[in-house]
Amino acid sequence: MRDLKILSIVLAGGEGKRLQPLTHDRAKPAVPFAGSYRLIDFALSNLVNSGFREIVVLTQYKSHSLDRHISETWRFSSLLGNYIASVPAQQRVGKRWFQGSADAIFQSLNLIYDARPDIVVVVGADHVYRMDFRQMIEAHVESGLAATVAGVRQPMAQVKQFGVIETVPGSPATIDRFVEKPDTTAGLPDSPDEFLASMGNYVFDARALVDMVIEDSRDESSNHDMGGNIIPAFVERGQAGVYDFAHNVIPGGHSTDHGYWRDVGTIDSFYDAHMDLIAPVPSFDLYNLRWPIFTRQHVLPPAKFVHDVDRQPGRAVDSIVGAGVVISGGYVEGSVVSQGVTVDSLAAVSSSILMDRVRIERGARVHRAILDKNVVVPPGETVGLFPEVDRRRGYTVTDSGLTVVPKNHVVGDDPHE
Ligand code: ADQ
Repeated sequence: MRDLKILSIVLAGGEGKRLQPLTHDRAKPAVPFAGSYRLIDFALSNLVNSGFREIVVLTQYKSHSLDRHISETWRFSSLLGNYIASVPAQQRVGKRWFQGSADAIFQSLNLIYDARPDIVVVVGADHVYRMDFRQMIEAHVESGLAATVAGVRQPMAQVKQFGVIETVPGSPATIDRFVEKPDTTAGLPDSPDEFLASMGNYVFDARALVDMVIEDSRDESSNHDMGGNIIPAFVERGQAGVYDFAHNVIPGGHSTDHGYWRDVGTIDSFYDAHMDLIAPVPSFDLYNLRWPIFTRQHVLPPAKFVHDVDRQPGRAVDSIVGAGVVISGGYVEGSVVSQGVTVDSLAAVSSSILMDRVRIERGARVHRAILDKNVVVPPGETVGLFPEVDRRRGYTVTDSGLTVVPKNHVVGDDPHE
């Protein structure tokens, strides 16, 4: 591994339809997470902490806020040939945008030709986890196979959302069959209620990836998708192996962190991943500075908790609270409170996610709700307490009863205005 030249490609063009309205005007990898991050910060931090310094981010859908985040946050000194480059859809072939994720790589082949890597690491941009990719590359090189897919156990109920990896009996490192988002699959021999899911992270011998992507581009029946087409093609040739994420070891952190990986593709899973962070012993430890998750910190004053004029205390418990927050005479519990939020007298917020600069005004109540940036809950208003009312107001309410209020909205106003 010592002398290998590694290029990392981050697939960041996904639309994130199931995260609407949070992806209404931003790409899924740019969706804010945990008070001060964007989803893409997890993949990029993992690559950087793995020691990789040549990284391209392929963007496409509503990429303005993503591009801005990358250019403002993720900058290396170019002195040693280091770079993180955000590359919009190239339109290299005719006038079309990227089709599937393999087409995104095909249209960006010039980046691989320029970098001349031995190994290409391809990762998704919308998962919460820590991973040392060096360990995966070592396993890849040792296997002698052309492609390696990272796999993680998932409950059978989620089989339709993932690529399913089946290994050759007796040879658990080689993939026997790979099916993208099937309706059903057989359970694992030692755990019938689980299957091995693809994490959407891959390691390739550079030459093999280039050849496969070119071949795929000529196949008119292909969807040009990494999970749907490229990986199954490697599997068909007996050239794909699996790397079990359970073997990946990260320094520091809580023991509960080990093997933590969340796909946050739906509102419910996005919410659950936030709730994982605020438990007293969280299952994902943001405070592990031996494998830091990097992001951009705005220049903001510290958070402040004060009594109001009537001596009501401002408090937050079992919560994470960002810089610039002011909680004055209000009460917050079990919530994620992002930068610049204000919570006024007699207001109560519970089990909720408040994004940047949300304002919870006097006496307002918020429960099991996700409030996107700049949302205002006016005095005495409620949101999230009565899902039926929220639905009638036009808000997204999930089957589990979570309400999502879109960016810049004032609760109580018509959301379609
Ligand atoms: P999905 O996430 O459903 O499944 P996809 O929609 O292709 O697959 O997204 C994968 C990544 O590629 C995301 O980060 C997305 O933003 C990005 N992406 C998608 N289309 C792109 C394009 N045209 N240009 C650039 N980037 C693009 C994938 C795998 C499954 C696996 C799950 C794990 O296909 O096999 O189980 O990830 O979550």
